[in-house]
Amino acid sequence: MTTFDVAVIGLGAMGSAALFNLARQGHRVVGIEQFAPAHDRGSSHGESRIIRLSYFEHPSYVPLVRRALEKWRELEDLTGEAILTVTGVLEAGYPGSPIVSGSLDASRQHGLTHDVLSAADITRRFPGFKVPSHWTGLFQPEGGFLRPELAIQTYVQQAERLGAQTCMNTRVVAIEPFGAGIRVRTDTEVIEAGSVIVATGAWIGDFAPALKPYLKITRQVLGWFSPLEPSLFTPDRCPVFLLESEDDACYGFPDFAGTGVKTASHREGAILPTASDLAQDGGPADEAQIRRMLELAMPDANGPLRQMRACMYTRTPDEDFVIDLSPVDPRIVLASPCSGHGFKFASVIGEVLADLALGKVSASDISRFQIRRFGAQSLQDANA
Ligand code: PYC
Repeated sequence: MTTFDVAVIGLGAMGSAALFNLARQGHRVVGIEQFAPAHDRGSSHGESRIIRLSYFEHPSYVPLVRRALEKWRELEDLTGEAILTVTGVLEAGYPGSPIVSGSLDASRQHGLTHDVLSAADITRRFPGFKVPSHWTGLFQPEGGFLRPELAIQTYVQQAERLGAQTCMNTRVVAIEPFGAGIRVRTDTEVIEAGSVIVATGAWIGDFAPALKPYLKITRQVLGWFSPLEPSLFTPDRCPVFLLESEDDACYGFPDFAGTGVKTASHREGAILPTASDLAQDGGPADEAQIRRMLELAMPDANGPLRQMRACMYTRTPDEDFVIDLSPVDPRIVLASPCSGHGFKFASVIGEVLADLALGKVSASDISRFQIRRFGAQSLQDANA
């Protein structure tokens, strides 16, 4: 039996960042991952993730994303890895689009640098975008994209370098509180720790069954397209984008890796019965959905399809995250459902989770992510 200060279950975005933060503070920490880091069966694969400051979902996310940006830069400085690329973020949509109006609210409330653009302004500034003439937009220069696989690998490698132990390809079968700590049973051994962080993404319901009724796991398909005019879609001319028409909301990235312009719908995809049901099965209907937005707003990007991949969102009813102590045992920290917009926060959530697992109060405001917002039932029997 091995004993640790903290065990981290799930070494995806949030878990790998927590492992690193704990190891960096000198704690005895173990990370357990059912696959291998940066795998393609969850929610953090596919080359790129957005980071944006003027947060349309709610202005209260802005301080958290500011801290996240600082922490990504800190990781880059420490390791020399290029994880963050600033391209700015263009958001555009029909009049009254929640993305554009929410982003504008957040920008104004937090004094963020931003430009409000007409459809014609958008094309003048970013000629790859030819959005419908009645659309408006907003450009925020501070955002861009992160490289998720590199970030996760970097966190795990750095944590190991600092003394963290890791168990890869290891499945956790039970988490059992006992007097002095928490026992984690895996398919090969029993580990004891003072506290446990459960950051298992779409698998969170296996460890917190009371949360399951509130969560929806959806299949989201990503597509990469060879632009018809490649020079318009390089990172210096094409920012990260979010586009909202009356019937879809899509996001995407410039062709920064020679793999094409990547784009996907942010709207709810097909519901998966369990996280293990995700298949890499993008088909013609997925392609057609993604192409509709390219046709409408980025016709010069609408070239041959290079590839499609599928990933998962774990959605809460209000699309806010869950980051909280388990109602059953406060030595268990639950952190996961991020409703498709969590990756950018991994750097700060890693810091938050380390604090919570050590019994501290986080300096970041995480009150929005409490479990009790779902109601009394969610507080019952939250652990397997
Ligand atoms: O993480 O910001 C995000 C995002 C927006 C759409 C999909 N992901």
